[in-house]
Amino acid sequence: MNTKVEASLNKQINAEEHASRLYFAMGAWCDRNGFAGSAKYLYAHAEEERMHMIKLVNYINERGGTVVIDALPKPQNDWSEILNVFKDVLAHEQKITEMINAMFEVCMQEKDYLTSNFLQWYIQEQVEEESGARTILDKLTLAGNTQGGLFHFDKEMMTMAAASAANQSVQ
Ligand code: OFO
Repeated sequence: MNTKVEASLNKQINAEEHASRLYFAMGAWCDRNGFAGSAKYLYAHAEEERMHMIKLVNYINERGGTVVIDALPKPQNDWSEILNVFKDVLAHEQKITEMINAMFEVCMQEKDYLTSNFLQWYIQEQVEEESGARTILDKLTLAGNTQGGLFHFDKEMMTMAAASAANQSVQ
């Protein structure tokens, strides 16, 4: 496997695993602050990021490359309010999008068209990930910073978490 492409995929393995742990930490914060629906949603999101990591691991192995599981940064564990949790989700997804674009760029420079084709799945996924995060932020803005509004917001997050779990079990 092309060594530059392999290095950029390994970097992404690390980023996906970090994203998984960050969303897990966010879920734990939501749980301890009374947002059970948001916690469930974020725990499911953490699992998804882990799947993104495993998909990359399998791909490198299939192509005869070498997977490197590297050290991870400590994720943030505290937020001042739920709005900031989901602002950080969007910011993180935007960062992941930039990284995926950079990986794609490396594939183009190295003329690794098989891997650029493989990355199409991640590119498409980012459209959904960013738009999902924006939808949640819109809902939070509509809910306002009132107990009633946040209660309804969290109930909706519970429904969204259940829907995405059902979706994953049929895939
Ligand atoms: Fe949420 O991003 Fe993975 O790829």
